[in-house]
Amino acid sequence: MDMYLTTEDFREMMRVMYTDQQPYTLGEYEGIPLASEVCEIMDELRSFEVRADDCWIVTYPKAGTTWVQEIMSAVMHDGNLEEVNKSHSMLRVPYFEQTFPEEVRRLKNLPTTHRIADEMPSPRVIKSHLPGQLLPPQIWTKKAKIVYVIRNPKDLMVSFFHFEQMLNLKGAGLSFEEYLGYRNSKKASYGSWWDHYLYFWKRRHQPNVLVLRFEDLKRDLRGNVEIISQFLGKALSAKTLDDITEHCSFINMKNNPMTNPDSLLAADEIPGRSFMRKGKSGNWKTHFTVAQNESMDALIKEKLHGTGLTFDH
Ligand code: PPS
Repeated sequence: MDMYLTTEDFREMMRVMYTDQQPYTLGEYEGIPLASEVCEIMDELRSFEVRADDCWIVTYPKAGTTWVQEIMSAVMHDGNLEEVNKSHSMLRVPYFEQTFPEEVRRLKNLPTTHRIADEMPSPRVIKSHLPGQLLPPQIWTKKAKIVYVIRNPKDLMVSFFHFEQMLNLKGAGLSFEEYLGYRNSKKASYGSWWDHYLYFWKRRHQPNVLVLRFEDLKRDLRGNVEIISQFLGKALSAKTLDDITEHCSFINMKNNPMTNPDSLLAADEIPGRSFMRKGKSGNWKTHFTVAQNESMDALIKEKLHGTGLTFDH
């Protein structure tokens, strides 16, 4: 696939952004805190030309996006993993609202990511973290397929905390306690996780929406690969489903430079850190104090009460 963005471009932009301490600032669009550069293009993003055969992976960050986008991409390639492995997952699956500060893009004369998506052949798999109400309205009128992933918010906190430290984002430099305060508020980037989750949870029975849970993928990856392929309208053989399952195991995705985001994020230059950190359910138990756990349980109860959305462990 002919892409404007190469691995080297991506790495270089990440280095400029993070290593050279480009300021990361949050703006606000319709009450949702988003990176300032994203706010600037939100009107354009809202009028993005959606195609009926687009497949969207939508999540609150750190809920299992990279994992499920890789499954979706492999499924949409009919399980042709040789083809899949020819380009990096983050280039195959454009991150809809991702943009880089203009001075960084000017380095390479690059368009914003949604303009790259415009040029991609169908069927496209597109990633977004935007809350449902900010996605292009054409998604709903054209009934493009949306896979949405929910993860226990306690594990989400831990995963996001480490990620923001690693890439020197907004939450870097905060203690875990401070981070919980920030990420559990409406001031957090992408807004509150509960509003984000509930938008899709309430629409989970719509035919073009599939809501999955990180914990279920951990319990039964093969079963979820099959659910995803059926939802995307692909009748794949048992062998192909097995191969995709194998391709998407944590260890294989971590070891594969075409699926591990470290190579693009230049995170492999940061000693001891990796995007593919633990890949577990329940890792929060080694991070939360008893008091933090109690207050998180109270928040979950308050925000999700009466919605039918609960978390086991
Ligand atoms: S992002 O930045 O929003 O795209 O992050 P996202 O991909 O949603 O979440 C990253 C976490 O998902 C874990 N991950 C996996 N777990 C299990 N199996 C596979 N194959 C897999 N791929 C990614 C990744 O390790 C992050 O979780 P933590 O808990 O930090 O390890």
